[in-house]
Amino acid sequence: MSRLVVVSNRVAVIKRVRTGGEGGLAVAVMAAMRERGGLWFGWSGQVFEREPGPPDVFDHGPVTYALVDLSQQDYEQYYKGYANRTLWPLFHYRLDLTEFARPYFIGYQRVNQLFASKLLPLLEADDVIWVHDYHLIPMADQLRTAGCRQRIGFFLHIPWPSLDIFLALPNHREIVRALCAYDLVGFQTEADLRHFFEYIELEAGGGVYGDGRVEAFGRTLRAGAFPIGIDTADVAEFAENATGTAQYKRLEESLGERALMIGVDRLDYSKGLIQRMEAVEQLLQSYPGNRDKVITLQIAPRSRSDVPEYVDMRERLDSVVGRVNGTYADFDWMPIRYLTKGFTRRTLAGFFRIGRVGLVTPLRDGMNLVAKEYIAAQDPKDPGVLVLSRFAGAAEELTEAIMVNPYDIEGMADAMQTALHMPLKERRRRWSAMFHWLRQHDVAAWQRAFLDALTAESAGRSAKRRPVAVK
Ligand code: ADQ
Repeated sequence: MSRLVVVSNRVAVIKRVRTGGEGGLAVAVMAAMRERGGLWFGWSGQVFEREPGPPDVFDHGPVTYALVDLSQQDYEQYYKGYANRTLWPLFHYRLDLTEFARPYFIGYQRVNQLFASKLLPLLEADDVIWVHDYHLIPMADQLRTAGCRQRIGFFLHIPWPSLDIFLALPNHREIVRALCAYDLVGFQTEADLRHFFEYIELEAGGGVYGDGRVEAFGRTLRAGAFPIGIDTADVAEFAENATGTAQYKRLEESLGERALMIGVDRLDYSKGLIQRMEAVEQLLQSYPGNRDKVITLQIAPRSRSDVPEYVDMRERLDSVVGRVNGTYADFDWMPIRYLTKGFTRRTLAGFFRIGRVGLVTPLRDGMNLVAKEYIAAQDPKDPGVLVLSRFAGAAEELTEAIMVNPYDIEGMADAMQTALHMPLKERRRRWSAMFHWLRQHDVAAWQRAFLDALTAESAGRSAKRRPVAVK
C-alpha cells in the first residue's frame, strides 16, 4: 500500500488533549490517520519574525509529522488574511464580512509555494498526497510546477458557494485553475459539487462528464461528493461509558427534572449562535410552559480570537445571552448556560446523551460533525431529537432531523417546542434511521471512498453525477 501524505494547515498531534478550538478537520483527519498512519505535513502553529527553517520532523504513534513555522507576515496575509477574512466568509456566503486585499492573495500564494518547497524533499515516489481545505487550494499547482508527479487529491471541508457568490472573489479564475491541478477534488455535498460544476461549465468554458470527469484549463481531473463521517462506534461507546463519570452525573443532577437542549460549536459567525439564542428567547416567550422546565447549554470554545469579525460576534452573543438570562432567569433557574471552555470527547459524548434536544443551526456549514456526534451519542432506548439547519451539509444525510431555516427565529422556536415534546416512538424511528446511516458512513468509510477514487485506475470508480434537490 502506498504511503499516505496528508497536508493541512493545522495539524493535530494524536493524543494531545483537545480543547475544541481545533475544529472538525483535525478531528476527522486524526481519526483517519490513526487507522492508516503516514506523513502529516502542515503548519506548526508557531509564528516567528524570521523566515521559517526546515520542517520539524518527528514520529508519534503511526504518524510521522513534518511541521513548518510561519513568519509574522505570512501569518497576517495567508492565515488571518486570505484564509480567514477572504475565503472563509465568502465560502460561507458572508459577502458582508469578506475582505479583499491583494497582499492577502500574494501571501496566500507565497505560503502555498513555501509549503510545496518544504514538502517536496520529503516525498517518496509512490506516495499518495491528500491536501485538505481552503488554505491550501494552490498546493498541487505549486507541487506540479516543482516537478511532483505523485497522485494528489484535495478535499474541501467547507461549502463551495453558488456561482453568484463565488464570482465576487477577485481571483476566482486563478483559484479554480489551481484546483484543476489536482487529480481528484472532493466536496462535502452534492450541492457543493453542483456549484463547482456550474463554474466549470458556465464560467470556465470547461466540460463536466457523467462520471465526475472535469476538463478545464487544459487539465483533466475528477470531482465528487464525499460527505465526511465521524468515528460513530467510538462516539456511541464513549457516550454509553460516560454515564458512570463524575461530570455526567454532575450535569444530570444539576438539571433535576428539567430538559436539556445542547449546542456545541466553535465560536464562529457561521454557526448561527446569535439566531439560536434568539430562538431560545422566542421559545420562552411563545411557549411559557418551558420556563423553569428547559435549560439550554451552549458550549462554544473561542477560535480565531484575533480576527476582528470574531470579536464583534462574541460581543453580540454575550449581549443576547445576557438579555435572555436577565429577562427570564429566576433565583434557582437560568435558561442559558453559556461556556467557552473545551471538553474531552468522552465528556462531550456524555453531555450529548443527556441532551433531550441537539441544536445544530449554522447559517452555513460544510458538514457539521456535531450533528453526527449528537446522534451517535444517544441512548437507543430513549433518544433525543436533532434540530438541524437546512444549510448544514449534514442536512443532505440526516433527513430525519427536524429541519430548520436558521434565519427564521420563530420557526426555530416552533421546532424546539416540537422536539422537546416529541413522543418516544417517533424519536426512536427518526434516531434509528440516522444512526444506521452514520454506522455505514463513518470516517473510515469516508477515507476509503476518497482514497479509492484517488488511486483508482479506471474511470468508472469515481462519484457519478446525480440530480439533487436545490437548497
Ligand atoms: P468546524 O467548523 O470546526 O469544522 P464541526 O464539523 O462541527 O465544525 O467540528 C467541530 C469539532 O470540534 C467536533 O468534532 C466537535 O465535537 C469538536 N468540538 C467543538 N466544541 C468542542 C469543545 N468545547 N470541546 C471539545 N471538542 C469540541 C470544519 C467545517 C465543518 C466540517 C468539518 C469537518 O466547518 O463544516 O464538518 O470541518 O470536515
